[in-house]
Amino acid sequence: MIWNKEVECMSREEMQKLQGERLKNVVERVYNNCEPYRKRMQEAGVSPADINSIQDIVKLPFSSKKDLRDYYPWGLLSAPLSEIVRVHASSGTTGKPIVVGLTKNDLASWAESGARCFSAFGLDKNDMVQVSYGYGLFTGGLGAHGAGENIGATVIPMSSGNTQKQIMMMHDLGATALACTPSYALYLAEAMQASPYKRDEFKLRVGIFGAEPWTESMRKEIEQKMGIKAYDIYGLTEIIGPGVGFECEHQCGTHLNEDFFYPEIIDPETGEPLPDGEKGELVFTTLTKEGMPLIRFRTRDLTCLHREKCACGRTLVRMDKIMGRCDDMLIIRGVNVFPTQIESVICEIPELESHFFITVDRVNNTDTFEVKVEVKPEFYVPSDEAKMSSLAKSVAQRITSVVGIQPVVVLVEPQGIQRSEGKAKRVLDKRVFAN
Ligand code: DLL
Repeated sequence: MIWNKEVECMSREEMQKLQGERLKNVVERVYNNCEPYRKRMQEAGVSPADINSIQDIVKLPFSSKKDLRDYYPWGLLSAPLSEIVRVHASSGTTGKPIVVGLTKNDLASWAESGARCFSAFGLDKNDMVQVSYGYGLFTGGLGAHGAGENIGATVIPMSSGNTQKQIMMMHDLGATALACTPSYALYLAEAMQASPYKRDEFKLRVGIFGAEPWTESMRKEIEQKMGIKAYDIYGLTEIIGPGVGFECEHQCGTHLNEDFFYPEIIDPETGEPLPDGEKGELVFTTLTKEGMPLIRFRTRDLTCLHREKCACGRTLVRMDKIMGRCDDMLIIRGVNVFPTQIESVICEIPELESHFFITVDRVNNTDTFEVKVEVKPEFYVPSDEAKMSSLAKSVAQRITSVVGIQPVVVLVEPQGIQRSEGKAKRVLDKRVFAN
Protein backbone atom coordinates (compact mmCIF):
# COMPACT_ATOMS: atom_id res chain seq x y z
CA MET A 1 0.00 0.00 0.00
CA ILE A 2 1.23 3.48 -0.81
CA TRP A 3 0.50 6.03 1.94
CA ASN A 4 1.12 9.23 -0.03
CA LYS A 5 0.96 8.52 -3.75
CA GLU A 6 1.36 12.14 -4.74
CA VAL A 7 4.81 12.35 -3.19
CA GLU A 8 5.98 8.74 -3.31
CA CYS A 9 5.24 8.43 -7.03
CA MET A 10 6.11 11.99 -8.05
CA SER A 11 7.95 12.52 -11.32
CA ARG A 12 11.68 13.23 -11.02
CA GLU A 13 11.20 16.79 -12.38
CA GLU A 14 8.50 17.61 -9.85
CA MET A 15 10.49 16.08 -7.02
CA GLN A 16 13.57 18.10 -7.92
CA LYS A 17 11.49 21.26 -8.08
CA LEU A 18 10.01 20.56 -4.63
CA GLN A 19 13.45 19.72 -3.23
CA GLY A 20 14.90 22.92 -4.69
CA GLU A 21 12.19 25.08 -3.11
CA ARG A 22 12.57 23.36 0.23
CA LEU A 23 16.35 23.59 0.12
CA LYS A 24 16.12 27.32 -0.42
CA ASN A 25 13.82 27.64 2.60
CA VAL A 26 15.94 25.54 4.91
CA VAL A 27 19.14 27.32 3.92
CA GLU A 28 17.48 30.67 4.67
CA ARG A 29 16.29 29.31 7.99
CA VAL A 30 19.71 28.14 9.18
CA TYR A 31 21.46 31.22 7.82
CA ASN A 32 19.11 33.55 9.64
CA ASN A 33 18.71 31.60 12.87
CA CYS A 34 21.85 29.61 13.52
CA GLU A 35 25.18 31.36 14.04
CA PRO A 36 27.48 28.37 13.35
CA TYR A 37 25.80 27.74 9.98
CA ARG A 38 25.90 31.40 9.02
CA LYS A 39 29.60 31.58 9.86
CA ARG A 40 30.42 28.43 7.98
CA MET A 41 28.52 29.55 4.89
CA GLN A 42 30.24 32.92 4.99
CA GLU A 43 33.61 31.20 5.22
CA ALA A 44 32.69 29.08 2.20
CA GLY A 45 31.62 32.24 0.35
CA VAL A 46 28.05 31.10 -0.18
CA SER A 47 24.85 32.89 0.77
CA PRO A 48 21.15 31.89 0.58
CA ALA A 49 20.88 33.89 -2.66
CA ASP A 50 23.21 31.34 -4.33
CA ILE A 51 20.78 28.48 -3.67
CA ASN A 52 18.12 28.35 -6.36
CA SER A 53 17.77 24.68 -7.22
CA ILE A 54 18.55 21.32 -5.68
CA GLN A 55 21.68 21.10 -7.86
CA ASP A 56 23.08 24.09 -5.94
CA ILE A 57 23.37 21.91 -2.84
CA VAL A 58 26.99 21.08 -3.73
CA LYS A 59 27.93 24.70 -2.97
CA LEU A 60 27.09 24.19 0.69
CA PRO A 61 29.56 23.06 3.35
CA PHE A 62 29.18 19.68 5.08
CA SER A 63 28.18 19.09 8.68
CA SER A 64 29.04 16.13 10.91
CA LYS A 65 28.58 14.52 14.31
CA LYS A 66 31.49 16.66 15.47
CA ASP A 67 29.38 19.79 14.97
CA LEU A 68 26.66 18.36 17.20
CA ARG A 69 29.33 17.68 19.80
CA ASP A 70 30.99 21.09 19.47
CA TYR A 71 27.69 22.97 19.76
CA TYR A 72 26.22 20.69 22.43
CA PRO A 73 23.48 20.90 23.51
CA TRP A 74 21.54 23.68 21.77
CA GLY A 75 24.03 25.52 19.55
CA LEU A 76 22.64 24.09 16.30
CA LEU A 77 18.99 24.90 16.99
CA SER A 78 17.36 26.98 14.29
CA ALA A 79 14.15 27.46 16.28
CA PRO A 80 13.72 29.00 19.73
CA LEU A 81 13.85 26.44 22.55
CA SER A 82 10.22 27.34 23.32
CA GLU A 83 9.25 25.71 19.98
CA ILE A 84 11.05 22.45 20.79
CA VAL A 85 8.59 19.83 22.01
CA ARG A 86 10.77 16.71 22.04
CA VAL A 87 14.39 15.83 22.63
CA HIS A 88 16.22 12.70 21.49
CA ALA A 89 19.86 11.72 21.81
CA SER A 90 22.40 9.20 20.61
CA SER A 91 26.01 8.33 21.30
CA GLY A 92 28.62 10.98 20.84
CA THR A 93 32.21 9.99 20.31
CA THR A 94 33.16 10.76 23.92
CA GLY A 95 31.31 11.02 27.24
CA LYS A 96 28.57 13.42 26.11
CA PRO A 97 25.75 12.26 23.87
CA ILE A 98 24.60 14.22 20.85
CA VAL A 99 21.24 15.86 21.38
CA VAL A 100 18.55 16.85 18.88
CA GLY A 101 15.44 19.01 19.34
CA LEU A 102 12.20 18.61 17.36
CA THR A 103 9.30 21.01 16.87
CA LYS A 104 5.63 20.02 16.51
CA ASN A 105 5.98 20.17 12.72
CA ASP A 106 9.11 18.00 12.89
CA LEU A 107 7.15 15.37 14.81
CA ALA A 108 4.39 15.58 12.18
CA SER A 109 6.78 15.00 9.27
CA TRP A 110 8.41 12.15 11.19
CA ALA A 111 4.98 10.56 11.69
CA GLU A 112 4.29 11.06 7.95
CA SER A 113 7.60 9.41 7.03
CA GLY A 114 6.88 6.55 9.42
CA ALA A 115 3.37 6.08 8.04
CA ARG A 116 4.81 5.69 4.52
CA CYS A 117 7.11 2.96 5.86
CA PHE A 118 4.43 1.07 7.75
CA SER A 119 2.04 1.24 4.77
CA ALA A 120 4.74 -0.14 2.51
CA PHE A 121 5.07 -3.04 4.96
CA GLY A 122 1.39 -3.79 4.31
CA LEU A 123 0.11 -2.46 7.64
CA ASP A 124 -3.04 -0.43 8.29
CA LYS A 125 -5.54 0.42 11.01
CA ASN A 126 -6.50 -3.21 11.42
CA ASP A 127 -2.99 -4.09 12.56
CA MET A 128 -1.51 -4.23 16.03
CA VAL A 129 2.14 -3.21 16.27
CA GLN A 130 4.26 -4.33 19.19
CA VAL A 131 7.03 -1.77 19.51
CA SER A 132 10.00 -3.48 21.15
CA TYR A 133 12.60 -0.85 20.31
CA GLY A 134 13.72 0.99 23.43
CA TYR A 135 11.63 3.99 24.43
CA GLY A 136 13.44 7.04 25.74
CA LEU A 137 16.22 9.11 24.27
CA PHE A 138 16.73 6.46 21.56
CA THR A 139 14.47 7.29 18.60
CA GLY A 140 13.43 3.68 17.90
CA GLY A 141 10.57 3.35 20.40
CA LEU A 142 8.83 6.68 20.01
CA GLY A 143 9.56 6.79 16.26
CA ALA A 144 7.88 3.47 15.53
CA HIS A 145 5.14 4.44 17.98
CA GLY A 146 4.32 7.64 16.06
CA ALA A 147 4.29 5.76 12.75
CA GLY A 148 1.93 3.11 14.09
CA GLU A 149 -0.49 5.64 15.55
CA ASN A 150 -0.45 7.70 12.36
CA ILE A 151 -1.69 4.79 10.25
CA GLY A 152 -4.33 4.12 12.91
CA ALA A 153 -2.88 0.79 14.04
CA THR A 154 -3.08 -0.29 17.67
CA VAL A 155 0.33 0.25 19.25
CA ILE A 156 1.68 -1.81 22.13
CA PRO A 157 4.51 0.29 23.63
CA MET A 158 6.51 -2.61 25.06
CA SER A 159 10.01 -1.11 24.82
CA SER A 160 12.92 -3.56 24.84
CA GLY A 161 13.80 -6.31 27.30
CA ASN A 162 11.77 -8.75 29.42
CA THR A 163 11.52 -11.37 26.70
CA GLN A 164 8.97 -13.63 28.40
CA LYS A 165 6.57 -10.73 28.84
CA GLN A 166 7.13 -9.69 25.22
CA ILE A 167 6.05 -13.11 24.08
CA MET A 168 3.07 -13.25 26.41
CA MET A 169 1.76 -9.86 25.24
CA MET A 170 2.37 -10.66 21.58
CA HIS A 171 0.44 -13.86 22.05
CA ASP A 172 -2.37 -12.63 24.30
CA LEU A 173 -3.08 -9.32 22.55
CA GLY A 174 -2.63 -10.71 19.05
CA ALA A 175 0.12 -8.43 17.72
CA THR A 176 0.37 -8.65 13.91
CA ALA A 177 3.64 -6.70 13.60
CA LEU A 178 6.81 -6.54 15.64
CA ALA A 179 9.22 -3.58 15.59
CA CYS A 180 12.67 -4.23 17.07
CA THR A 181 16.30 -4.70 16.09
CA PRO A 182 16.92 -7.72 13.84
CA SER A 183 19.22 -9.25 16.43
CA TYR A 184 16.54 -8.98 19.12
CA ALA A 185 14.06 -10.47 16.63
CA LEU A 186 16.26 -13.53 16.27
CA TYR A 187 16.47 -13.86 20.01
CA LEU A 188 12.69 -13.47 20.34
CA ALA A 189 12.15 -16.00 17.55
CA GLU A 190 13.97 -18.65 19.53
CA ALA A 191 12.24 -17.69 22.75
CA MET A 192 8.89 -18.00 20.92
CA GLN A 193 9.81 -21.48 19.76
CA ALA A 194 10.76 -22.44 23.30
CA SER A 195 7.58 -20.91 24.76
CA PRO A 196 4.50 -22.97 25.64
CA TYR A 197 2.59 -21.33 22.76
CA LYS A 198 2.27 -22.86 19.30
CA ARG A 199 3.07 -20.76 16.23
CA ASP A 200 -0.54 -20.71 15.04
CA GLU A 201 -1.61 -19.13 18.32
CA PHE A 202 0.29 -15.96 17.30
CA LYS A 203 -1.08 -13.51 14.74
CA LEU A 204 2.34 -12.08 13.91
CA ARG A 205 2.98 -11.59 10.17
CA VAL A 206 5.28 -8.56 9.70
CA GLY A 207 8.66 -7.54 11.14
CA ILE A 208 9.89 -3.92 11.17
CA PHE A 209 13.61 -4.26 11.68
CA GLY A 210 16.45 -1.76 11.66
CA ALA A 211 18.82 0.34 13.79
CA GLU A 212 21.75 -1.96 12.94
CA PRO A 213 23.17 -3.71 9.89
CA TRP A 214 21.69 -7.10 9.01
CA THR A 215 22.11 -9.51 6.16
CA GLU A 216 19.87 -11.35 3.72
CA SER A 217 20.72 -14.57 5.49
CA MET A 218 19.63 -13.07 8.80
CA ARG A 219 16.40 -11.98 7.14
CA LYS A 220 15.74 -15.52 5.94
CA GLU A 221 16.50 -16.97 9.35
CA ILE A 222 14.14 -14.58 11.15
CA GLU A 223 11.42 -15.09 8.53
CA GLN A 224 11.70 -18.81 8.80
CA LYS A 225 11.89 -19.02 12.58
CA MET A 226 9.11 -16.49 13.19
CA GLY A 227 6.98 -17.32 10.18
CA ILE A 228 6.72 -13.66 9.15
CA LYS A 229 7.81 -11.27 6.39
CA ALA A 230 10.71 -9.09 7.56
CA TYR A 231 11.19 -5.50 6.30
CA ASP A 232 14.10 -3.14 6.69
CA ILE A 233 13.59 0.35 8.14
CA TYR A 234 16.42 2.87 8.21
CA GLY A 235 17.07 6.07 10.07
CA LEU A 236 19.39 8.03 12.32
CA THR A 237 18.82 10.30 15.29
CA GLU A 238 20.41 13.38 13.76
CA ILE A 239 18.10 13.27 10.72
CA ILE A 240 14.87 11.98 12.35
CA GLY A 241 15.12 8.39 13.65
CA PRO A 242 13.35 5.40 12.03
CA GLY A 243 11.51 6.43 8.87
CA VAL A 244 14.22 8.02 6.77
CA GLY A 245 13.91 5.00 4.49
CA PHE A 246 12.01 1.73 4.09
CA GLU A 247 11.69 -1.34 1.91
CA CYS A 248 8.59 -1.92 -0.22
CA GLU A 249 7.15 -5.34 -1.01
CA HIS A 250 9.74 -5.85 -3.78
CA GLN A 251 12.62 -5.46 -1.33
CA CYS A 252 15.01 -4.17 -3.94
CA GLY A 253 16.60 -1.47 -1.82
CA THR A 254 15.48 1.08 0.73
CA HIS A 255 13.25 3.89 -0.57
CA LEU A 256 14.29 7.19 0.96
CA ASN A 257 11.74 9.85 1.91
CA GLU A 258 13.67 12.26 -0.27
CA ASP A 259 11.10 15.08 -0.13
CA PHE A 260 12.11 15.41 3.55
CA PHE A 261 15.67 14.08 3.58
CA TYR A 262 17.76 14.79 0.49
CA PRO A 263 20.44 12.12 -0.01
CA GLU A 264 23.82 12.41 -1.71
CA ILE A 265 26.70 9.96 -2.01
CA ILE A 266 30.19 11.35 -1.67
CA ASP A 267 33.70 10.01 -1.71
CA PRO A 268 34.50 9.82 2.02
CA GLU A 269 38.12 10.81 1.38
CA THR A 270 37.66 13.81 -0.90
CA GLY A 271 34.04 14.86 -0.26
CA GLU A 272 33.39 14.82 -4.04
CA PRO A 273 29.84 13.79 -5.06
CA LEU A 274 29.65 10.33 -6.66
CA PRO A 275 27.24 9.24 -9.40
CA ASP A 276 24.28 6.90 -8.81
CA GLY A 277 25.32 3.28 -8.42
CA GLU A 278 28.71 4.09 -6.92
CA LYS A 279 29.47 3.21 -3.34
CA GLY A 280 30.37 6.01 -0.98
CA GLU A 281 29.33 7.90 2.14
CA LEU A 282 25.68 8.80 2.51
CA VAL A 283 24.99 12.47 3.21
CA PHE A 284 21.59 13.95 4.13
CA THR A 285 20.10 17.42 4.09
CA THR A 286 16.88 17.80 6.05
CA LEU A 287 14.64 19.80 3.72
CA THR A 288 11.78 20.68 6.07
CA LYS A 289 13.10 20.38 9.59
CA GLU A 290 12.66 23.37 11.87
CA GLY A 291 14.19 22.46 15.25
CA MET A 292 17.65 21.36 14.22
CA PRO A 293 17.91 21.22 10.43
CA LEU A 294 21.12 19.67 9.18
CA ILE A 295 22.77 20.63 5.93
CA ARG A 296 24.82 17.99 4.10
CA PHE A 297 25.20 15.88 7.23
CA ARG A 298 27.81 13.16 6.80
CA THR A 299 26.24 9.95 8.14
CA ARG A 300 29.42 7.82 7.83
CA ASP A 301 27.18 5.04 6.45
CA LEU A 302 28.40 3.46 3.21
CA THR A 303 25.93 2.63 0.45
CA CYS A 304 24.88 3.61 -3.09
CA LEU A 305 21.77 5.14 -4.67
CA HIS A 306 19.53 4.09 -7.56
CA ARG A 307 16.98 6.35 -9.19
CA GLU A 308 15.11 4.06 -11.59
CA LYS A 309 11.40 3.69 -10.89
CA CYS A 310 10.62 0.70 -8.71
CA ALA A 311 8.17 -2.09 -9.63
CA CYS A 312 5.99 -0.93 -6.71
CA GLY A 313 5.30 2.33 -8.56
CA ARG A 314 7.30 4.52 -6.20
CA THR A 315 9.79 6.89 -7.74
CA LEU A 316 11.49 7.63 -4.41
CA VAL A 317 15.23 7.03 -4.74
CA ARG A 318 16.46 3.68 -3.41
CA MET A 319 19.64 2.93 -1.50
CA ASP A 320 21.34 -0.42 -1.09
CA LYS A 321 21.55 -2.02 2.32
CA ILE A 322 24.09 -0.20 4.47
CA MET A 323 27.43 -1.82 3.59
CA GLY A 324 29.40 -0.60 6.57
CA ARG A 325 30.69 2.60 8.08
CA CYS A 326 33.61 4.83 7.32
CA ASP A 327 34.29 5.54 10.98
CA ASP A 328 34.86 3.23 13.91
CA MET A 329 31.32 3.26 15.34
CA LEU A 330 30.15 -0.17 16.46
CA ILE A 331 26.49 -1.08 16.84
CA ILE A 332 26.21 -3.54 19.69
CA ARG A 333 22.76 -4.87 20.58
CA GLY A 334 21.35 -1.96 18.62
CA VAL A 335 23.33 0.60 20.64
CA ASN A 336 25.91 2.82 18.97
CA VAL A 337 29.30 2.58 20.64
CA PHE A 338 32.46 4.50 19.82
CA PRO A 339 35.82 3.15 21.03
CA THR A 340 36.64 6.73 22.06
CA GLN A 341 33.77 6.61 24.59
CA ILE A 342 35.42 3.61 26.25
CA GLU A 343 38.76 5.37 26.16
CA SER A 344 37.35 8.46 27.88
CA VAL A 345 35.98 6.31 30.73
CA ILE A 346 39.19 4.35 31.14
CA CYS A 347 41.33 7.47 31.28
CA GLU A 348 39.28 8.75 34.20
CA ILE A 349 39.89 5.68 36.36
CA PRO A 350 43.16 6.04 38.34
CA GLU A 351 43.80 2.28 38.67
CA LEU A 352 43.86 1.74 34.90
CA GLU A 353 46.35 2.27 32.10
CA SER A 354 44.91 3.71 28.91
CA HIS A 355 45.43 0.42 27.05
CA PHE A 356 42.28 -1.48 26.21
CA PHE A 357 40.88 -3.91 23.67
CA ILE A 358 37.25 -4.39 22.66
CA THR A 359 35.96 -7.71 21.31
CA VAL A 360 32.48 -7.97 19.84
CA ASP A 361 30.94 -11.23 18.74
CA ARG A 362 27.52 -12.78 18.23
CA VAL A 363 26.76 -15.83 20.35
CA ASN A 364 23.32 -17.46 20.29
CA ASN A 365 22.05 -14.53 18.25
CA THR A 366 23.05 -12.00 20.89
CA ASP A 367 25.94 -9.59 20.61
CA THR A 368 28.69 -10.04 23.17
CA PHE A 369 30.77 -7.07 24.27
CA GLU A 370 34.06 -7.54 26.09
CA VAL A 371 36.49 -4.86 27.19
CA LYS A 372 39.97 -5.97 28.23
CA VAL A 373 41.83 -3.31 30.12
CA GLU A 374 45.24 -3.08 31.68
CA VAL A 375 45.69 -2.37 35.38
CA LYS A 376 48.57 -0.18 36.60
CA PRO A 377 51.32 -2.21 38.34
CA GLU A 378 50.70 -0.67 41.77
CA PHE A 379 47.04 -1.69 41.64
CA TYR A 380 47.48 -5.12 40.11
CA VAL A 381 47.07 -7.71 42.87
CA PRO A 382 45.77 -10.92 41.29
CA SER A 383 45.98 -12.68 44.66
CA ASP A 384 43.31 -10.33 45.99
CA GLU A 385 40.40 -11.65 43.96
CA ALA A 386 37.81 -9.62 45.80
CA LYS A 387 39.66 -6.39 45.08
CA MET A 388 40.14 -7.24 41.40
CA SER A 389 36.54 -8.24 40.89
CA SER A 390 35.27 -5.12 42.61
CA LEU A 391 37.48 -3.01 40.34
CA ALA A 392 36.19 -4.87 37.26
CA LYS A 393 32.64 -4.31 38.42
CA SER A 394 33.10 -0.59 38.91
CA VAL A 395 34.76 -0.24 35.47
CA ALA A 396 31.82 -2.11 33.92
CA GLN A 397 29.38 0.20 35.69
CA ARG A 398 31.18 3.33 34.50
CA ILE A 399 31.25 2.09 30.91
CA THR A 400 27.57 1.13 31.09
CA SER A 401 26.63 4.58 32.34
CA VAL A 402 28.36 6.20 29.36
CA VAL A 403 27.59 3.86 26.47
CA GLY A 404 24.26 2.45 27.65
CA ILE A 405 25.07 -1.26 27.47
CA GLN A 406 26.99 -3.48 29.82
CA PRO A 407 30.37 -4.91 28.85
CA VAL A 408 32.17 -7.88 30.35
CA VAL A 409 35.29 -6.26 31.78
CA VAL A 410 38.44 -8.36 31.90
CA LEU A 411 41.34 -6.86 33.86
CA VAL A 412 44.75 -7.83 32.57
CA GLU A 413 48.23 -7.56 34.03
CA PRO A 414 50.54 -4.60 33.26
CA GLN A 415 51.80 -4.87 29.63
CA GLY A 416 49.11 -7.53 29.06
CA ILE A 417 47.68 -5.74 26.04
CA GLN A 418 49.71 -5.88 22.91
CA ARG A 419 51.31 -2.56 21.98
CA SER A 420 51.15 -1.46 18.42
CA GLU A 421 53.85 0.19 16.39
CA GLY A 422 51.47 2.00 14.13
CA LYS A 423 47.85 2.88 14.77
CA ALA A 424 46.55 1.12 17.84
CA LYS A 425 44.18 -1.69 16.95
CA ARG A 426 41.59 -1.60 19.66
CA VAL A 427 38.63 -3.46 18.26
CA LEU A 428 37.97 -6.97 17.06
CA ASP A 429 34.49 -7.38 15.58
CA LYS A 430 33.97 -11.05 14.87
CA ARG A 431 30.42 -10.63 13.57
CA VAL A 432 30.05 -10.98 9.83
CA PHE A 433 27.68 -8.67 8.03
CA ALA A 434 28.47 -9.70 4.47
CA ASN A 435 25.62 -11.63 2.87
O1 DLL B 1 19.17 3.54 14.94
C1 DLL B 1 17.28 4.91 14.34
C2 DLL B 1 16.49 3.70 14.05
C3 DLL B 1 15.72 3.13 15.05
C4 DLL B 1 16.45 3.17 12.78
C5 DLL B 1 14.95 2.03 14.78
C6 DLL B 1 15.69 2.06 12.48
C7 DLL B 1 14.93 1.49 13.48
P1 DLL B 1 20.82 5.90 15.70
O2 DLL B 1 20.85 5.25 17.03
O3 DLL B 1 21.20 7.33 15.61
O4 DLL B 1 19.40 5.80 15.07
O5 DLL B 1 21.77 5.04 14.76
C8 DLL B 1 21.90 5.38 13.40
O6 DLL B 1 22.33 3.07 12.86
O7 DLL B 1 23.71 5.68 10.87
C9 DLL B 1 23.29 3.26 10.73
O8 DLL B 1 24.68 3.10 10.89
C10 DLL B 1 22.57 2.32 11.67
N1 DLL B 1 21.27 1.89 11.12
C11 DLL B 1 20.05 2.37 11.37
N2 DLL B 1 19.12 1.67 10.66
C12 DLL B 1 19.80 0.76 9.93
C13 DLL B 1 19.42 -0.26 9.00
C14 DLL B 1 18.69 4.64 14.82
N3 DLL B 1 18.16 -0.49 8.67
C15 DLL B 1 22.81 4.42 12.70
N4 DLL B 1 20.41 -0.99 8.44
C16 DLL B 1 22.84 4.64 11.21
C17 DLL B 1 21.70 -0.79 8.75
C18 DLL B 1 21.17 0.90 10.21
N5 DLL B 1 22.11 0.13 9.63
